[in-house]
Amino acid sequence: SVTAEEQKFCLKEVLDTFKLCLTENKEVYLEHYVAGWRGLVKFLNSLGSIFGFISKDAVNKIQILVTYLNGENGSQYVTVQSMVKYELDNELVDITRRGSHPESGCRTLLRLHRALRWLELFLERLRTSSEDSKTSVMCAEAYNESLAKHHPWVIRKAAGMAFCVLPGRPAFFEVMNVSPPEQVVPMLGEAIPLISEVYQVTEGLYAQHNLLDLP
Ligand code: 1PZ
Repeated sequence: SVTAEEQKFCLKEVLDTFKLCLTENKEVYLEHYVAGWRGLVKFLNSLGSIFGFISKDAVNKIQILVTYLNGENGSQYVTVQSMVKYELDNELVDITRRGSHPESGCRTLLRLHRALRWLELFLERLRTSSEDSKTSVMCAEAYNESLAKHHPWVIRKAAGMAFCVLPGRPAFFEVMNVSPPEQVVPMLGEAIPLISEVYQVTEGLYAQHNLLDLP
């Protein structure tokens, strides 16, 4: 069984995972990418069950990717670059509308990729925020600048309601489990450029192959 300790989020751990994401020639390791998301889901879960509908979707997408990674063609899924090449070469991606490959690695990762942009924007706001800034506002602003344009009204509405019950900045920093807590801001300063680089590399790859609007 999984103990409470193993479930506990720690920002350092996620930071370390994103550090491992890029190969020497700037490819993205899928294994570490999904591990990073696992860590983030842990964090989300420790914020309360109201975020369950969000973490459920993230977990579902992580699971799809892990299944490819551990499947018989796992060696094609080592990096996001090799995944894209493999799935495109073998016509395993629905390009214009959903069809026979509704759960391709490419379209699944694209959803997480878009969410990574939200994360980057949100963490940057958190990093530069003052003591009395509202996490709900920072979260909503980051969402509106990124993920919102990809979500239908009903999801935007649900997300907006979830943001309203986010804990305040001090409690939020506490859940990040960094000690001493004064380390949160410098640690964010270290994490954000890493996350940003992984995002940019993936964005460039998807743009190059015209995959940014996969259904
Ligand atoms: C700290 C507060 C957390 C706020 C998280 C902000 C993101 C809100 C996202 C709301 C997602 C709602 C549930 C499902 C949405 C899906 O429809 C979409 C599209 O997938 P498709 O339907 O095409 O298969 N899924 C996504 O956009 C992926 C969302 C992943 C969100 C992961 C958030 C992780 C938060 C980490 C917290 C540090």
